[in-house]
Amino acid sequence: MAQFVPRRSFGVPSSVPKSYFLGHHHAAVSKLKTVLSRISLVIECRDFRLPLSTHNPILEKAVSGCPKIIVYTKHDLGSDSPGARQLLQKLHGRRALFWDKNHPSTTASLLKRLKETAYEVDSITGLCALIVGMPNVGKSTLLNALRSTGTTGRTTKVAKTGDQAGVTRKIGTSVRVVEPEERGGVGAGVYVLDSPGVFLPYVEDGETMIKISLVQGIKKGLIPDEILADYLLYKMNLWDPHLYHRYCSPTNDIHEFLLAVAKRDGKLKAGGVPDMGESAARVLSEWRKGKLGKYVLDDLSDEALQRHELMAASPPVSLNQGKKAWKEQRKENNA
Ligand SMILES: Nc1nc2c(ncn2[C@@H]2O[C@H](COP(=O)(O)OP(=O)(O)OP(=O)(O)O)[C@@H](O)[C@H]2O)c(=O)[nH]1
Ligand SMILES: [Mg+2]
Repeated sequence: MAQFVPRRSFGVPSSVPKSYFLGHHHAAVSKLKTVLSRISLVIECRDFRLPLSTHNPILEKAVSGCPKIIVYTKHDLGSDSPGARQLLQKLHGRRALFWDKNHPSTTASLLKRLKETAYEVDSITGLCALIVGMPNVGKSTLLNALRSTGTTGRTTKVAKTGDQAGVTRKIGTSVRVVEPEERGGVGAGVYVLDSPGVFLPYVEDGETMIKISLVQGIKKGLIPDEILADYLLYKMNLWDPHLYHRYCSPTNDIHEFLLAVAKRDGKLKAGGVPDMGESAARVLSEWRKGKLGKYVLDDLSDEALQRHELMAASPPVSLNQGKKAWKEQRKENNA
């Protein structure tokens, strides 16, 4: 049998949008600047599966001047890429932490860091930290975990969470995550503020938009599920085609793959016709649960890191240009 050869590149359809900069993203950036005077530490969350694509330089600029740590969230969903964590740790040193909502020890490590910072700040009003990041990276989930681990008897959620972009719309009120200490230095305790996810004003390449859509960082349906599933097939073939062996043997053909998914799940319609949209949605749901490999999607080669650094140093467009680009994109889509 001929050896399977995966696609070496992915042809991004021209219909893929390059912007998703909503009014409330713009408003959140302005609002963040007004709360900074009370903040001693910024906790910037990035999705571990997209360490570069969920880094938002605009957001970073809005909170510049404030000490910052980077929390790579959803570590559990990228754990098959072992080199990635080491590389990021080397890149950021002590500034980076890796978090997984299912591993309480990762929440405890972050709480320890917050307490250390509180001792350093040594303020009688305690420490106030601000959580920022792109939409759906897990900011509110992190706040809830910090609160339920760090304080006693508070197990209910204070922040609403959900597996879609745009769940949090406003900067919340501060939430206590570490109780005050009479002696020992965390003063009045540690408090954390949650904030709405802020998207990049403009994304230069459609592939980044596809990746962000795969991790649900933009509205569902903006990029059709079949395109996302095709991209995922392309990536799985590069990681390990065996990942989907329960459906079919290695293929580069998305229709063949989705047909196999429909057949295996007993979802063929009358006449043996598959519902491609339903199969694609099923594939995405499986991958998002980590059942089709837990790999980092971003390329972390030296070249990609350098390219990303250049982009971050001078983002392609300003906030206002981003808002305009999104409006134009919407007009085009509605035409
Ligand atoms: N597997 C896994 N899922 C996580 C983790 N952290 C958060 N999630 C899930 O990610 C989704 C988004 O979480 P949220 O906390 O609402 O994300 P957010 O950043 O506050 O989103 P916005 O408010 O929309 O910007 C939810 O379905 C969470 O259950 C994690 O460490 N591992
Ligand atoms: Mg939220």
